[in-house]
Amino acid sequence: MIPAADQVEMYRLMLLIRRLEERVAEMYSEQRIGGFTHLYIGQEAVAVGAITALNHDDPVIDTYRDHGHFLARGGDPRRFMAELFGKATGICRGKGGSMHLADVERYFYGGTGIVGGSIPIAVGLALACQYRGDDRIVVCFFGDGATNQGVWHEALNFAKLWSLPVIFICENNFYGIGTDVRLSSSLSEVHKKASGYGMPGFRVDGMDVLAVRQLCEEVVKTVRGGAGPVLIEAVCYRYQGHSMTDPGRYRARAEEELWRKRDPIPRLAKSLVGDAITTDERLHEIEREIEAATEDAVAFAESSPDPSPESLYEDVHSERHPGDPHA
Ligand SMILES: Cc1ncc(C[n+]2csc(CCOP(=O)(O)OP(=O)(O)O)c2C)c(N)n1
Ligand SMILES: [Mg+2]
Repeated sequence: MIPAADQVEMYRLMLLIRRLEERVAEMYSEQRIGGFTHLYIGQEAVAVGAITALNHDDPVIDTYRDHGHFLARGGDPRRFMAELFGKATGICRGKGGSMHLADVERYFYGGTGIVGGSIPIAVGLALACQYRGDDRIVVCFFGDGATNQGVWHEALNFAKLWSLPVIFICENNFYGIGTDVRLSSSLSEVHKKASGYGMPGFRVDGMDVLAVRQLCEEVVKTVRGGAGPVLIEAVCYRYQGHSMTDPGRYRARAEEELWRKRDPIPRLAKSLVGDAITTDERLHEIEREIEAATEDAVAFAESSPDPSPESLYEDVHSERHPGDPHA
C-alpha cells in the first residue's frame, strides 16, 4: 500500500505539471515563450509514479518532453517558467529552454533534443554508480520512437552485459511526431524488446499513477539489489500535438476522447476520496495552492531580467559541480 501522504503528494505533482503546462501553452501562443516546446499533458502519471519511487539522489535523465519529469523531481516552478521565457533566472540561466531543463543539484541530468541521445548517457551514469560502489540507480525516460534508434540497442546491450543499475522507461504514447508506432517499430509492444537483451520487460498502465508507482517500487528494489537493468513500457497518451506547432491531424478524434476518459488526475482524485485517504476539501485547497504557484511562476518569469550579452561566453565548458559525485 502506498502511504496516504505519498498519494496526496502524487496528486499535487500531477496537477502542478498540468496547470503549469496549460499556462505554458498560453504563454507560447502569446509568443512569450519561443523555440520548440513539447507538452507532457496526459502523461503526468508516468513521471510522477516513477520518480516518486526513487531516492532523491538517484540520477534521472530525459528527452525533450521534459517539463513533467523536471517538476516531479521537485524542480522549482519559478525557475522552470523563467527558463522557458529565456530569462537569466531560469534553471539553466535561460540558455537551455524547454527541451534542455537540467537541475544537477536534484540529480536531474536534463532533456535533450536528440531522440535516444540520453540513453547512452544514462548507461554511463549507471556505470559510474557501479564503479563507485554506491547503491544508486539511474532512471532514463524516452519515447516509443527512441526504441528504433541504433543507440538504444547498443545501450541496452551494454547495460545488460555489465549488469548496470539502470531502469529504462519507455513512455509509449503510440506516436513519434505523426508516425504510428505500428508503422515505425517491428515490435509495437515495446516491453517485449527487453527479451532481445536478456533483461526483464514490464508493461504498465501509464494513465494510472498508483500502478506506475507500485511497479517502479518493485523494480527499484531489484535493480538496487544488483539484479541488473530492467525495461518498463508505460502505455500512455499525449493529449496535445507533438509540439506546440503540431495540430495533430493524424489522430482520430474518437481515439483522443477515449484516452481523455482515462485521465490520471481525476482518476486518482476519485480513489483518494473514495478510499477516504483525503477529502474533497483538501483536494480543492491543493488546486488553489497550485493556481497561486502557477501565477507566481509566470509573474516571476515576466519580471526577471534577460541574460546579459556577456553571459553568452559563460557556461560554454562545464565545471565540476561540488555536490555532484558524477561530475
Ligand atoms: C536523432 C533524431 N532523429 C530525429 C529527430 C526528430 N524527432 C524529434 S521528436 C521525434 C519523435 C520521437 O518520438 P518518441 O520517441 O515516440 O517521443 P514522443 O515525442 O512521443 O514523446 C523525432 C523523429 C530528432 N530530434 N533526433
Ligand atoms: Mg511517442
